[in-house]
Amino acid sequence: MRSKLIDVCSNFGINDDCIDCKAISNGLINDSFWMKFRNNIADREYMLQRINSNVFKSPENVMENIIRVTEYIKKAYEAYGDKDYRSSLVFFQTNEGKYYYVDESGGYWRLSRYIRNSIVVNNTDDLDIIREIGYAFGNFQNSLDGFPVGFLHETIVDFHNTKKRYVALKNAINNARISRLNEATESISYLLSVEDEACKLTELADNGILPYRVTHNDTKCNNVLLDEDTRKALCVIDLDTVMPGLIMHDFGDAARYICNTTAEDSKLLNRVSIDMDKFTALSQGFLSPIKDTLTKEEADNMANGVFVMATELAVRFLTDYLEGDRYFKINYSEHNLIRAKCQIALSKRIAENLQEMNKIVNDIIHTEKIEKKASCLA
Ligand code: GN1
Ligand code: MG
Repeated sequence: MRSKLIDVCSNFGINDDCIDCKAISNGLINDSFWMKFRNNIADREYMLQRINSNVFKSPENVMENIIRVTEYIKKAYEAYGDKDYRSSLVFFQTNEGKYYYVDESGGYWRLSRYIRNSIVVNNTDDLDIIREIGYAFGNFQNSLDGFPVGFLHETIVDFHNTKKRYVALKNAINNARISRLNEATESISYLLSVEDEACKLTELADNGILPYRVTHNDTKCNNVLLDEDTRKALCVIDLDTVMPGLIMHDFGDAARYICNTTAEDSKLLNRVSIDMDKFTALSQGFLSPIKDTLTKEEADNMANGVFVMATELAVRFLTDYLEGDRYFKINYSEHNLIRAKCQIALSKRIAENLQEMNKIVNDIIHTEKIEKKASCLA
């Protein structure tokens, strides 16, 4: 594998000595590798990724989006006076001037600068870090303000269209192997019982009540790089799904992951719940940079986004289980079923706590607005 990775890098014009490399097992979709090269002047580190072309049907379009978005963000950050070269991703071109390389077996690869002195967290109890991660995603949204939505390809069509996710689940139920169907009976009946609530955001967007923005669409906390020393957010990564979406998707996905008291695939279902202190910290960070741009309908539906995203992901995991695990990487044969059950438990806990979550969100948005008014009057 090592020589294959080195060969791919040479197609991006990197011909120095490779002194180290390792696989980074951080996502459920792409394959990522950290690579370190040395020449007689310096050591350089890179992030090499193989784009999953089963999931992303047009890796060319993915890269076109990413280049447009990263260039736009870089300018926005520079305009704020941010000069840290680590705040935005930098991708390399191949010897042919493309941002992706296609190997002899049709695999798509990309290479970016490795952001030094950075870490990701997969879970944390540190509320300052959680607030910081929320801020990174809120600020990402803010820095894309004004980016023409129509300039982006839809890299996965109907990615967060919950209604279509339910259609796919029902198809999978109709075509599933009986043994898998039997394992999924209870999960299916819960998911079907909450279909209307889960599809509410899609319904409101279809009716033009919620606006489409340029959103990240995959806001797990390990998609934020933090400075290893200060623990401040440096950079939002994993931009494959940046495309038109709803702000509640980004908020909801971030919260359903980082505020879950267990791992995303925990088997200890009675331990699954939403940690309200974490939810408050995340909300403070996420909402502060965007509060002034939110419509009333967006603000009113923000907490509901957490319910929708946990439920939608349960639908997606269960669909994949019923279809024979074609989409998400798995570590064992029941993995997608276990993941679905965990997200279902979370969906239930969120539904029970929705009133309190709404209050937390509204207090943040409202208090910030009052503070702003007060400072204008002063
Ligand atoms: C996938 O690539 P990764 O692991 O960051 C998935 C997300 C899911 C997530 C669940 C393109 O994200 O939508 O929420 O797994 N990404 C894609 O862990 O489907
Ligand atoms: Mg991803």
